[in-house]
Amino acid sequence: VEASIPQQLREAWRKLAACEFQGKEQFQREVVRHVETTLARSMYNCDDAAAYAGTALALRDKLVIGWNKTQQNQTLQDQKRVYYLSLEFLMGRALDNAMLNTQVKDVARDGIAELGFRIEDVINQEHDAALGNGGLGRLAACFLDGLATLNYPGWGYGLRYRYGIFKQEIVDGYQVEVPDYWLDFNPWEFPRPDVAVDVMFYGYVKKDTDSDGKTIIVWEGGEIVQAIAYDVPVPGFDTSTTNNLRLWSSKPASGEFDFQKFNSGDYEGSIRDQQRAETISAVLYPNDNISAGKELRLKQQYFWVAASLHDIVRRFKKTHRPWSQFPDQVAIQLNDTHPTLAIVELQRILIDVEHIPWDQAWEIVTATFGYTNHTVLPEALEKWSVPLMQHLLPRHLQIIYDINLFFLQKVERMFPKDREMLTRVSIIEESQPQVLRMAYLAIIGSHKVNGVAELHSDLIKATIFKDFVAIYGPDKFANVTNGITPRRWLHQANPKLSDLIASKLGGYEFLKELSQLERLRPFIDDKEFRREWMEIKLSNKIRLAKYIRDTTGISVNPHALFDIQVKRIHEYKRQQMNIFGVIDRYLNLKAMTSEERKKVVPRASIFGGKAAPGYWMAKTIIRLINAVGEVVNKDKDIGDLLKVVFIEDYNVSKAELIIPASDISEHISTAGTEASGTSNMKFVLNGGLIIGTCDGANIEITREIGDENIFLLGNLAEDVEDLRHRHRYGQVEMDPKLRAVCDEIEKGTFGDPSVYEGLISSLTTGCDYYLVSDDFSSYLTTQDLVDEAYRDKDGWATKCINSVASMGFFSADRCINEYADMIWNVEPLVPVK
Ligand code: BZD
Repeated sequence: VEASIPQQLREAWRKLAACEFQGKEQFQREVVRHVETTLARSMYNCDDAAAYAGTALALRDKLVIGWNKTQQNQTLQDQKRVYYLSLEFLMGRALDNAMLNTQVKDVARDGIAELGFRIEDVINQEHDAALGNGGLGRLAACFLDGLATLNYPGWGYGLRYRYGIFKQEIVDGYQVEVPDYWLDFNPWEFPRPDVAVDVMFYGYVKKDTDSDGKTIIVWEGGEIVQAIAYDVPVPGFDTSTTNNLRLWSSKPASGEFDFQKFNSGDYEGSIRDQQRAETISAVLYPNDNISAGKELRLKQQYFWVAASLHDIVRRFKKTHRPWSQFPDQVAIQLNDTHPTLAIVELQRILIDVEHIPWDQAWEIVTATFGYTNHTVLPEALEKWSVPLMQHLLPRHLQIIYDINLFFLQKVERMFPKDREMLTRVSIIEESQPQVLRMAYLAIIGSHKVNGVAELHSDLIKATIFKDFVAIYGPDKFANVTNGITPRRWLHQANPKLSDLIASKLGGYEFLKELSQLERLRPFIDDKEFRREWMEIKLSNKIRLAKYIRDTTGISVNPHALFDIQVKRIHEYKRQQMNIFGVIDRYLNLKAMTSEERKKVVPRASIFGGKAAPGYWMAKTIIRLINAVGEVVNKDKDIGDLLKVVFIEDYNVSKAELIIPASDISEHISTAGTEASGTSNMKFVLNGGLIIGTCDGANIEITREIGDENIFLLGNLAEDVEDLRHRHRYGQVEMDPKLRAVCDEIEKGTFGDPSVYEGLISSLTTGCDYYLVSDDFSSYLTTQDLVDEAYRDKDGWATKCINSVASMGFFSADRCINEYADMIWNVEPLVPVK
């Protein structure tokens, strides 16, 4: 690589381009400089927000140097890279994470204190980057952290939504959605106006001849939108490696607006095209595990995929390698089916633009892609209408037809007499209108397909993808159990616990090698250690109780058992079972004498989570939780024995506050529905226990920590089909305790019962699809066991510490290494100094 600085001057340059602050004073100087000059403020009007801006910009300057070096190093080393394509990156806040990963937090804390600010207040000024719905988007963020920490050359590609997931307000107990305009001040992104890609939609396809007289296919005449890159640095922990997250923003391809229309007086018309173009990256679809099939969503998907592939191909072409080496240089991971069009787009580039023969091109494509499935829920499996695809991407539809044709020919050769097999596995579903089954396309176009926890990976092989296992053999299907980054989910969220662990293990190595937590075991019987451990839990509970009081006015006793369920509100996650259990507890308390009440373990039931705006049942569940809270929290008979709290606007930064404060958390999905779950891992890593069903990663958590340390309940996945069948034929009697809870709701104890009709009828006439009535009695019994166990404070502490010691497996680093070995075939790079 040619450098513009002459050899003899490079040393001087290098000295000045240091990644670290030379002590506290330099940090302070940089903060003050940014406040005074970048923001044009002074100490007389420097508030927390300005202090945040100054701190973020000072730190960013340092990050950028490491980032530049990493990118240059990756180019020089010229090794295979991995690209993680995800429509969602739920990054949360960046400042605290960047300080911790680059290990300047102590310097910053002291430095900022001397300037008159508390680091916590400064950190709290930051708006969450909430470009995701839930687990899938947060997993992508944890993976970026793991990739950078392990020094893999790995980029994320996503969309730069102007509006992330909506902010949730609770008004009269109901969810109200408020737009999340998060880009007001975002020091963590770098616009790259020079990295612009034209993306075409609509148009027509025609046959033509090239200069050699060969027939070629041309797609033209469509509408062009421009993709502009915005880059976000992703610092690894304790390494100079700083990877890149590239997010695309849409704008009109042809200048600002239509001058002709403007001059002729059509002012509105003149900006219409601009708005149409900008709409593409305007807003994140707020659905988790539901596919709505809207044209704008398909436009988002193609826009992002086309821009990303163009970028990846351009980078590859700079190396002047033959196309056959593309898969040796590039691995692309599809985060669910949302980016499946990337398969078609790469095939299109190879055959239509590069004029590579179909078979050779297809070999390159399939060797490049891997596909991760995150759900078996039928309503979440993406299906795009054929007429819509024909209209929006006519050439891509042709290519999909050809992919399907060659695939079906192969299947026919393998299973000559099985016509039904062809119908079952065809990418095209013969409905009215026809639809494209994107998961099938993703399988056919990838060399590896993986689920995200053992049970889930087994289930996809046995159910939705069964035929494909018969066609490709079992080796194409793999499992990579999800993981979480211990940097954010232990060190950042729970600094006291992280420090205590480090004091016993002799440093923070465990944050990079989480299996070292095993070494905590010898300390389990150390009284002082246990006391400190439980003290930290209490202080985290006090921190959360204070937040709850400040934001809701509800006072919860920090000594109560904190029982937490925070996640998207969804019927399959069964928040409904939890709140019904709370009502049952309330009824029991009401029926007790005051003597009996004295023996009760006080409990705080804490909920949080957003409902998709159009998901009426989920919204009703939120309404019920709030209504129960209103009644219970002011009931003088109950006092501290039961409190019910709904925390508004659950997001990543609130998770960091909530998770370390849990005694028990709930992961109670109907068996076989939650692909993995990742908050279960976060709660256990923070010294909380869990109550859960035999679902997703709960099963592997149990295996790792031992079944004496988890409260399992309910039916197994293998029983679900049968139970549903019995419900459909009216063969299930409702559990009497559940009946009593429903009666109480219908009596109007929690306000107008007509509001909750849907919730109750889902259990009765609705055939109870999520099997609440089948698991309810097991749930209540298990909750009694939780109370019982909590009475024994020492026993409880033992369970918690033992569990944490066994959590090494659930590090995102283990997970990334598995992807790297089994799917991507990429190696880490030696980081630059
Ligand atoms: O992915 C989630 C699963 O439900 C979890 O069990 C799993 O742990 C995580 C990570 O693997 N899936 C999602 O979060 N899915 C979505 O958010 C989503 C969003 C848009 C469209 C479809 C699904």
